[in-house]
Amino acid sequence: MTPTITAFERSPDGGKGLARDMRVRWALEESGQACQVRLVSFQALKEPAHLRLHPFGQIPTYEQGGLTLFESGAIVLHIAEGHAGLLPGDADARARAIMWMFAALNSVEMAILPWSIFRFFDDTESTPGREHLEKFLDKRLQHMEAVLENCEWLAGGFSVADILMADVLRLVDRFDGLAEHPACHDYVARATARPSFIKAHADQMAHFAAAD
Ligand code: GTB
Repeated sequence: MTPTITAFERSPDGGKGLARDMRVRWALEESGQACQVRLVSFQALKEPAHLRLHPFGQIPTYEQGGLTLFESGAIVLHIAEGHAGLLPGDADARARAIMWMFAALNSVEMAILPWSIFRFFDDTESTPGREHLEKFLDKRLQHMEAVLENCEWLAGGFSVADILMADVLRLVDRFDGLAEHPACHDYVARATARPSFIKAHADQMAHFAAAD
């Protein structure tokens, strides 16, 4: 049964191509699965029909048969578990790939999110707290740089962990924040050169072009 995912109906110019349905679309493309996309307005996100699918009133969600999921990490893990190729078969290698999924979300994205809010909404260099957030993110990126200097992908071959980590780092790259972290930058470039990413990105952008 074809899954249905939700995505933003509209997006601010600077955020197009960055919302988290991208990683779900990318995982579906990598696993050769089609999906239906239901576009949701900002108002509808907070209405009861959508809150029944997503308690925080956000995108993306994923529905297939009787299953409804929210949280992009849980959704791409579910996709990867159901299709060969996105998680290693060997149990230890699989555990390492899942570890890197958590690292992408809980160690790297958590440092990026507050930083990105400043980038999107506040150009004032002197805003209290900003310098701390920049230093905090820089430390995370330094550690990721050391990892990515020594591997092509995080868990052996390309895996769902790379979908999450590259998608997370893409937001930093969008603001040129990887200029001093060339291995991170090259990793994002390598991952996003995959035909599956290119197709997923074009599909998301096509919705916005139609809405503009
Ligand atoms: N932890 C959740 C997950 O990973 O699925 C977080 C989901 C989430 O942050 N969803 C955002 C959302 O629905 C969209 S992706 N926001 C609406 C709301 O909370 O009311 C993050 C995002 C937001 C906005 C832009 N943008 O404007 O460009 C880009 C990306």
